[in-house]
Amino acid sequence: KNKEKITTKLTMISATRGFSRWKVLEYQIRALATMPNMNYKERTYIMIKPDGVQRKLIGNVITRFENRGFRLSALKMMRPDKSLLETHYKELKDLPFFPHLMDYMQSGPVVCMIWEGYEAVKIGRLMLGATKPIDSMPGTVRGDFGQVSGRNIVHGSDALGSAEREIALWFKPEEILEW
Ligand code: IDP
Ligand code: MG
Repeated sequence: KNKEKITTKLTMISATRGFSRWKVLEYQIRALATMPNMNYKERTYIMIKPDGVQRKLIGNVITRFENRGFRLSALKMMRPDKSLLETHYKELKDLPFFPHLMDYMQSGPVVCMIWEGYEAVKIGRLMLGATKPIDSMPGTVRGDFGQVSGRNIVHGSDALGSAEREIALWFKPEEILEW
């Protein structure tokens, strides 16, 4: 009887291992969809900054969000102009590093993305890591690759309101895909 139990268990394990990653994610997404009051379509604005592009970290960042089960709703590469960046960072305009931030953000192209999924804003921020290198945990984008606050590779919306504001600022409605 014990042997039978073990065989059944092994069959179950191999069946689980046989699932593609995509299949597992599909199950996760379906599970979330069956739970009430869970917004599994929350959206966040994630941007790879010029240093992230120069350091060839685009694929690395995208892979992290795909692996975590988020869905890419929009993606583009661009060189933002000063007025767009001033609007994006308007809350920081009186801070001493603001001119440096403007120069940094105009030093090369950026990659703009919308990622969608359950708690996308909070989890997105967790995955990027804290602004200051001393606080960004290993395993996060900034904790794995960052050295200074002034070159911190990625941007992520910090709240639901700012996510919607930033999405509207960086994307036209027709650039966002529902799938
Ligand atoms: P966040 O990007 O983690 O949300 P914020 O406080 O919103 O951080 O600051 C926006 C950006 O301004 C940071 O990502 C970073 O590029 C830059 N920044 C923040 N603090 C400093 C600093 O002390 N020195 C230089 N740049 C900074
Ligand atoms: Mg911020």
